[in-house]
Amino acid sequence: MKKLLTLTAVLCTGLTLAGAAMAADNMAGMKMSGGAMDAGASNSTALTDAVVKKVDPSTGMVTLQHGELKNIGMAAMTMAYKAGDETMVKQAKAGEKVKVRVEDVNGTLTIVKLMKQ
Ligand SMILES: [Cu+2]
Repeated sequence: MKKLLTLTAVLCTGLTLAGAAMAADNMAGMKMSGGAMDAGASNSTALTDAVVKKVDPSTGMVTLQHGELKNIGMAAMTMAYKAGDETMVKQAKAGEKVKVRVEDVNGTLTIVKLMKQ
């Protein structure tokens, strides 16, 4: 697990710029919620637009190309996150546009909600 986390961190840093650039392209036609920044407590269930890039059933990891995840301080990027449950791993498909909620669950960045757009 330690190895995986390290690798994830490296990918995260390395892909930040590329991910942000891609996200900017993809987000161009999308409506950004202007009020999200000062929403405070009502922001605790906010969903973020993302595209599933890869699903790995053997590790339960789902790679997302996602917009900014404000609640965990993550910029827009492509990065693998732990799926919240098995159903999510089974239902997520590469190439699909989704809305996600990622939370820090006991130190592991976990997709707690994944909805098809
Ligand atoms: Cu990241």
